[in-house]
Amino acid sequence: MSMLGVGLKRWVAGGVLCLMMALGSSVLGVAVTLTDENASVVIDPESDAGMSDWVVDGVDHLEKQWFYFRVGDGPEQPLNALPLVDMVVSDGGFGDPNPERVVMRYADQRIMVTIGYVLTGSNPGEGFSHINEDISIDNLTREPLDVSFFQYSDFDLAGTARDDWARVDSPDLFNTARQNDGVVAFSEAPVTPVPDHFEVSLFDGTLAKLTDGDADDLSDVAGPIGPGNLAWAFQWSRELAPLGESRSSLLISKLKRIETAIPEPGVLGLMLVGVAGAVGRRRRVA
Ligand SMILES: [Ca+2]
Ligand SMILES: [Ca+2]
Ligand SMILES: [Ca+2]
Ligand SMILES: [Ca+2]
Repeated sequence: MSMLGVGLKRWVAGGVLCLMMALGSSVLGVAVTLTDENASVVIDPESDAGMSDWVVDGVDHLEKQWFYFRVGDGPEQPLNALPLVDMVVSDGGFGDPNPERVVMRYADQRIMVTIGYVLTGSNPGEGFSHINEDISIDNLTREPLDVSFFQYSDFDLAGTARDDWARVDSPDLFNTARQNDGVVAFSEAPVTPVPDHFEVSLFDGTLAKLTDGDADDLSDVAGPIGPGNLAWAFQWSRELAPLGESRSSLLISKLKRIETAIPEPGVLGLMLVGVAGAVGRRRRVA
């Protein structure tokens, strides 16, 4: 991408976050539920629980998705270790009055992190939902600042943890995460900029790295791993330029999608015949 293209993308991402903050109502510090059509998700901004309970057509697919960061050599900390300075929820309309957007801003004297989510659902029974995510990390000091930012995800697709497979893949860029259990497929892509490190692991290998007392980089294990209770994470590591200079910010964007396999009518018919046959056989045995 050209410098102009990068600059334009940053301006658009920053503008979207600012616009969303300008249009909504402030609800500092309380857990919020975003809702759109057949989907909802819970975000608890001042708890390690972070984002959870992504429910699509009544089925919860998400145990936890949250952010961790490291400044300098220090151990990783959850995003909510920073003071939450603003939180705005807003309704984009689309025919229902429930809010489906949130922007959260955290800051101390060193860094400011702004997270924006937009939830989109589908018609009841379609089993589809996605979440757009825009993140901005800004150096607030007059010195260069070494920052590592982590996104940790523990999906339990279809509400069942131990039958899931996960991998990080792309033909040549590791900018896509996928998880699947044969019924529900999850993807997170494109992730821009491409993460510096990534990791797929059985729970709770990655979470232990992010919550112990020392500095860790992710292992670059791409998988696929499964079946099991899987989690995965992305890491971006940058030296942010001093406040006021170009490259004092890191902008990250991505799209998460959940798709439930809906059996074709013919397949559904065969399944029902199979169920009826099984019931009939059980009756005969009884
Ligand atoms: Ca709405
Ligand atoms: Ca599952
Ligand atoms: Ca650690
Ligand atoms: Ca899991």
